[in-house]
Amino acid sequence: MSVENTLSIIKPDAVKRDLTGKIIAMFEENQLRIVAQKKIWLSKAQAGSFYAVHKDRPFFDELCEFMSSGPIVVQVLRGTNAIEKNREIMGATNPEQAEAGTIRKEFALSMTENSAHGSDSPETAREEISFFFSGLEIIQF
Ligand code: IDP
Ligand code: MG
Repeated sequence: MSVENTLSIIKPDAVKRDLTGKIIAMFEENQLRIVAQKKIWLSKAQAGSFYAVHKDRPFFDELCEFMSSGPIVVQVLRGTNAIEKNREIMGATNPEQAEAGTIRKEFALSMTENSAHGSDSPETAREEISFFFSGLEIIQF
């Protein structure tokens, strides 16, 4: 168990429905602290660049359309086992398979519009954090 940073995104479907505060509270209640945060609106090309790993998947175009359909909140969460803990709090990708009390079970609209993103490994956390934030923008303590 080590203290980690992970990238979290509150996706357009959730920002649009004013669920930002409720979702942030779920992280804070689970000992994940926000050490960087901003609200931005990605272009479709920028969304494609963030999700480049999925570029050959059938849902890629729909995913990029959705992720550029409105503002998102990008944030760095820090805490013990933050990467895995964030994914537990989010729940399964498919909201129908997500556990009760998770972000996706409570708030997601569909498999694509599933309210939250979280890095899935230490390597992707590092890459995804540096996609959105410079070192200066991340609280170090
Ligand atoms: P994750 O967000 O749980 O890590 P990934 O497999 O990395 O899931 O997929 C990235 C995002 O692409 C998902 O969060 C979801 O928004 C979308 N997505 C994944 N699989 C599908 C699918 O089968 N149909 C539609 N959208 C999907
Ligand atoms: Mg993923």
